[in-house]
Formats: sequence, structure tokens, C-alpha cells
Amino acid sequence: MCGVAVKVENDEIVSIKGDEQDPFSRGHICPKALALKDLYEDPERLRKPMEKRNGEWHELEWDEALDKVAARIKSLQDEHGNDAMAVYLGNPNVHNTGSMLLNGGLLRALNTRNKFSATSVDQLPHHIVSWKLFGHQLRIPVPDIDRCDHFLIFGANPLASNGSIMSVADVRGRLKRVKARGKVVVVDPRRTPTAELADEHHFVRPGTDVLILLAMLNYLFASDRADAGQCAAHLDAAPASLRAYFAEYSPERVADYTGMSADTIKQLVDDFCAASNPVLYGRMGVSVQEFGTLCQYLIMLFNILTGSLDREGGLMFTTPAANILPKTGRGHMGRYHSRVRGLPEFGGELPVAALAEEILTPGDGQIRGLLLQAGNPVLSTPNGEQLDVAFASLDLLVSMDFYINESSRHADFILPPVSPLEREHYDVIFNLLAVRNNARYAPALFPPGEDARHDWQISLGLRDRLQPPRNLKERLTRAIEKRLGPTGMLAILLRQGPYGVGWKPFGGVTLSRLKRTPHGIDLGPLQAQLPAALFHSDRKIHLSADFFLDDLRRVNEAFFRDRQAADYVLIGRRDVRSNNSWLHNSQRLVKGKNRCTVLVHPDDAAQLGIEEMSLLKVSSRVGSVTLPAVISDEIMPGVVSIPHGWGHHGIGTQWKRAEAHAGVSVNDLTDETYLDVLSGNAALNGVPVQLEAVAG
Ligand SMILES: Nc1nc2c(c(=O)[nH]1)N[C@H]1C(S)=C(S)[C@@H](COP(=O)(O)OP(=O)(O)OC[C@H]3O[C@@H](n4cnc5c(=O)[nH]c(N)nc54)[C@H](O)[C@@H]3O)O[C@H]1N2
Ligand SMILES: Nc1nc2c(c(=O)[nH]1)N[C@H]1C(S)=C(S)[C@@H](COP(=O)(O)OP(=O)(O)OC[C@H]3O[C@@H](n4cnc5c(=O)[nH]c(N)nc54)[C@H](O)[C@@H]3O)O[C@H]1N2
Ligand SMILES: [Mo]
Repeated sequence: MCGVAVKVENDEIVSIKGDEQDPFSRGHICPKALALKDLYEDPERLRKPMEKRNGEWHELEWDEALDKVAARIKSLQDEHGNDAMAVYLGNPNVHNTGSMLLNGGLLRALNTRNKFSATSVDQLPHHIVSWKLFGHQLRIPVPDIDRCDHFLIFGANPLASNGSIMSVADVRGRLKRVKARGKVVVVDPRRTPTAELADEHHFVRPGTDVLILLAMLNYLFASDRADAGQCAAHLDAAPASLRAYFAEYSPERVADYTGMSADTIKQLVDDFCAASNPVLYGRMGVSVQEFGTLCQYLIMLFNILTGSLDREGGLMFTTPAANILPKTGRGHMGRYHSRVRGLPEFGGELPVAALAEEILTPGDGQIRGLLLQAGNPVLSTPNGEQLDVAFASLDLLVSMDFYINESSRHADFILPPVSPLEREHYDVIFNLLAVRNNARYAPALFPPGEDARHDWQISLGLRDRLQPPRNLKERLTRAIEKRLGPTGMLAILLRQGPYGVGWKPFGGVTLSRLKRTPHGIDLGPLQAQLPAALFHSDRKIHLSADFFLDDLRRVNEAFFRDRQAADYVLIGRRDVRSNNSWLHNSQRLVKGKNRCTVLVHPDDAAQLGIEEMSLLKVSSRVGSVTLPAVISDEIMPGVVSIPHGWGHHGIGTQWKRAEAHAGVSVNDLTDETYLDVLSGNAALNGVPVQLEAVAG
């Protein structure tokens, strides 16, 4: 989302800088952008399709590779049924214009219920809340960071992540300006760089946010301040009808469980209500935990009941120039369930925490083949070791990826797409979640390598082989689709969009206009847009208390029926010089001291008898890892933190620099049975662990 200026001389990248003239990012970039050079030049990045025969990799030509893969998928599905072939869609798909606009055909051709993605280790709760309340899973409002004067953040570290479900550049500068206007308050089990910058930071015991949020609503009602303001007219039920749900969760009752005092909880509400333009925002830390969906619901409810939704400086809907909402599914849930554990689908996807058991459990409907599209779930999803075993047992594994990593090493075929600088970019997803409406088109910087294919070309190539056109009409539609490609599809989306041909100020934001305006076009601050933003046919916000607050039973069970609290719990950690599991082959990003360490509070370190950089063995129900400890009071006592995406063990993988900075995988500790049961989203934070000092 940041404008990047890449200087090239004689086909060599000589510098990568932030584009000063970019109206959205104004010269800002984060270190990940520098990795574009390493990625482009990386000799270990695959350029040719690969087939593994008798444990050895062989290069193939594209047509032969696509023919073989399609034939194998077809025979597997013919023999065992469509669902025997599964798909996992990784995070980079949403950063890839071609994949976003042209991968649907392949998914339809595969026609399998066993579809998984990184959504269920991430933002699934947000989709469910938006689907229920606003009628569309992608209608997710974002904090209006540029106009709020009170920013209350639960479980997000935008200084490292650059903002999530809040596309933004220069978070540091923007947060400083919020501070100048008012206050930034962070609730996090770790004093993160974001918490350091904030005016206030409050520790919270991992996974207990739900109690704090319930108590905040309790106190809001008890002090008679629940007032939906401009939202009131758009609610399907009176706010007062919700009051009873929160009656038993007074700040005094919940405080002890959370590590936050009752007074602090009340202060959070008092300060929020005293501000002119407050907003409450919660992200990974509160989504990827045991009560993730309930947390996101309560956060939305708190914004609604303080009149902070759809108000300048509050939580606002965006107006993206290329609007995919009308063209994508609004959402559905529970139409079918996973075979082994009975977890519900959402929007046609099953929770990825169920993937390994669906492969390993014999019987009708067992998964025997898998297509990985831009994903490395062995490192990125819970109980990676189990998945590693499961992948080894598959009849067929195909990976669309340019690295031989911990997941694709098990593949029979790898189909590598071009790298980011060899393709055009328009961000259809992250503009949808951006704090200013904005449009920017970047053409490919380099022509794709000789005989290279884009993700969308590989995808359509497979689709056509799996499901050849059945008639002339289909033949024509497909020819047009291919001719248009992502650029042509984008041009249509822009024309049909809210700033399309009929839009006065610029005579329309068209593709040709964007091509003539390489720095991008600023389309202004977010606009209030209720009820037009809603997809429900009654144009109301459906408060859906029954659906979400039924989960209070599970809350009561977890906290108030003397469940044994774990001695130690595990949380994650993001770093500006890393991106999930796949940028560790970039020297620029891995150099310097080892970042795959476990953070431990000094009191716990003393108890364990360890010193700085002592090795610590961390164990959970599913496995254990041993790594160096960093001792700091930035983490709460009783909590340890390990970053994810490491664990490049080097067995059969082919990225030497990553292997030289191997680290361990935190997802060998996270537990595939530890879930936010309401959604099936993995609970990667708050995992109970044991600690043991390792001699030597
Ligand atoms: N413990 C713990 N686990 C986590 C998280 C956490 O906070 N804690 N975070 C979770 C989150 S938020 C996410 S999104 C997931 C991410 O998990 P995944 O979606 O599985 O992503 P990665 O592991 O980064 O793997 C991405 C793969 O895509 C490849 N790739 C990159 N670009 C492209 C491209 O354009 N095309 C193709 N075909 N391939 C490409 C890379 O080489 C890499 O192998 O991890 C989750 N896992
Ligand atoms: N540099 C870099 N940037 C990235 C990524 C990356 O890997 N590296 N990944 C990208 C992706 S895919 C995503 S989804 C976004 C995520 O972006 P963010 O949501 O900002 O994710 P994190 O930085 O993991 O921040 C989560 C915070 O939650 C805290 N936390 C953990 N458990 C709890 C809890 O129980 N309660 C509370 N209140 N807090 C808790 C953690 O300490 C951490 O500070 O980042 C994106 N940006
Ligand atoms: Mo993510």
C-alpha cells in the first residue's frame, strides 16, 4: 500500500525508496519494501515448474507441468470424489491483483468443500461480525486514525505490522498526531513499540479481553451512557434491549481474572466517553484467541453504543474506487461442517485448524490431495508438526509458490509464479480497508522472466484443463477473461465504481487516468454512509445479540467454574523486518541479531534460574521448542512471547539464508484443538505452556 520508488540502471535495482509524491504514503515505506530487490534477484527463487520424482526435483516446461498436475487432480477426484482434493489459500493471494480477480474459476472447477485459508488463523471474527451486523463479510469499518482524538487499541501493534484492517502508512507520525489531539491507549500483554509510543499502556492477561469488554459495556449501561447517537436510527433493536446481557459482568467481578483493576476498566470507559471523537480498535491479539469472535463483536457494539460507528474520527466504512463487494459472496455459515470435528464452514471455507486431521483420519471424504496457493501452513498454522506429517502422507501435493519451503518441500509439483516486481499492482483488498480513500496503479517494473507465468495464468491454465469449456459461450467468455487479464478486469471495476465514469471531480478514476497519475490519486477522507453501506435488505444494522451473546455460556464456563489457570501462557510477536514465514531469505531482513527468541519477565526468569540468552524449553500439549530467552519487563509475568514464521529446519527445503537463520516454529506449540469455538478461528494467543531451563 505504500508508494515505492525503485531506481533501476542497466536492469539493476540501485535503490528502493518511499515515493515522496505518493499522496497516501507520502514517502513512507517499511523495511519489507527493501526485500523486493533480494526477492527479485534471489537465485533460489524458482523460475520453472518442478516435479519431484523419486525424491529428486526435475524442471518441467509449463504445458507439460499443467497437463500433469491437472491429470493427477482429475484422476484423484474421479476415484475419491471432489472433496478428496483440498485447497489452502495463503495470505499473499490478497496482495496479488491477478489472484484476487481471476482465481475464482479454478476454485469452481475444483468444486471441493475442503477449502481452507489463512483467514481462520487471522481475521475470521471480523468477517462474521460484519456479515451478521452489516450484511456483508467484507463490509468492515476501519478506525479513522487521522481524525480521532482518542484511540483505544486492543491487541494490535501497528508500529510493527503497519496496521491491519487499517491500511495506513507512517503509523508513527499518525499516532503522534492523535496524541497531539488527545490520547492513544493500548491494552496488550506486552509493552510493544506501539504501547511505548502511546500515552497509556495497560497489561492484560492473554485471552481475558472478553471480560474487560463485557465490563466496559456493563459500566457504560450502569452509568447510563449507552447512546448510539447517529447510529440509533439504523439499529434493528433498541440498545436498552442489550443491557441485561452485561448485568453480571461488573468491573469489580472480572478484574481479578484480567490483570486490570476495576478502576482502570472504568477509566477506559470514562476517558473514551469524555473524548469528542473516540474509536475502539482491536486486531490480531483479540481475534486470534479463545473468544476472538465475541471480542470483535463487543468491540463493534461498544463503538455503536458510544455513537462512534460511522462518525468522523470513529470507526468508518470506506469507499474504494474498485469495489468488489457487489461481486463477492456476502457470507454464510454452517451450511456444512468439517468431517472429523464438525467445525462450521464460513463463506465456503473450513477452519484450517482442521486440515491435518482431515488428511490423517481415514474414511469416506478423507483429503488425499492438496493445492497450496501462496501458503506455508506448516509454519503458519497451529500444530505445524502434525501438518508436516500429514503433508508427507498425501497422494498429491501441488504448491503454487516460488520457494521450496517447509510446506512445498512435500510437494509433487511446484508451479512458481512471477515475483512482485514483475507484475502490475492495484490493491483491491487493502484499499477496501484503508484509512483514506485512495487509488494507485503500479505497472510491472520488469517484464516477466522468459516463459514465466503469473499466478492468474497458472490458475486459469489449470482451470481450463480440469474443466474445458462446454460450449461456444463458455469458450468466448474465457477468451475474453484471458484477454482482459487483471488489468482489464480492474478497468471495468473502476468504471463501475463510485468514482467511475460518471464521477465529476476528475472526470472519473479510470485505469487510463491512473496510468497517467503514477503516484496515485487521493480520494479524500472516509465518509459517513449509513444506511447506504448496509447490505441487509431492511437497511438496518442487525445487532444479532442472540447469535453472539450465546457464547457467554462459554465465557462463564471458562472463567467462573474454577478452571485451572495455566502457570504460563504464550503469545506471538511481529517484527518490522519480517513477514509471516516468507521473507527470511532476504539478507537485508535477516541480518543482525537473532530475533527468534522467547521473551520472559524478570521474575519468571529468576524463578526458572535463567539468564539473558539462556536456552529455554517451551512445551505445550502438542510439542516443544528450545530457544534463547530475552529477559524484559516489557512482557507480563506469567506470559511468554515467541514470533511466528521461523523454524527453517533445512530438511529438503531450498532457501539457504532462511536456513542459516532458522529459529524455531512457534506453531509447533500452538494447538489445533485450542479454538475460538464460535468461529473455528485458531487461538494462537493465550496457549498454555510449560517452561524449563536447558543446561548449556
Ligand atoms: N503463531 C502465529 N501464527 C500465525 C500468526 C501469528 O500471529 N501467530 N499470524 C497468522 C496470519 S495473520 C497469517 S495471514 C498467516 C499467514 O500464513 P500463510 O498465508 O500460510 O503465509 P506464509 O506462511 O507467509 O506463506 C506464504 C507463501 O506464499 C509464497 N508467496 C509469496 N508471494 C506469493 C505470490 O505472489 N504468489 C504465490 N503463489 N506465492 C507467493 C511465499 O513464498 C510463502 O511460501 O500466518 C498466521 N500464523
Ligand atoms: N512487519 C510485518 N508486518 C506485518 C506482518 C508481519 O508478519 N510482519 N503480518 C501482516 C499480517 S498477515 C497481519 S494479519 C497483520 C497483523 O497486525 P496486528 O494485528 O497489528 O498484529 P500483531 O503485530 O501480531 O499485534 C498483535 C498484538 O496483540 C497482542 N496480544 C497477544 N495476545 C493478546 C491478548 O490476549 N489480548 C490483547 N489485548 N493483546 C494480545 C500482542 O502482544 C501484539 O502486540 O500484520 C501485517 N503486517
Ligand atoms: Mo494476516
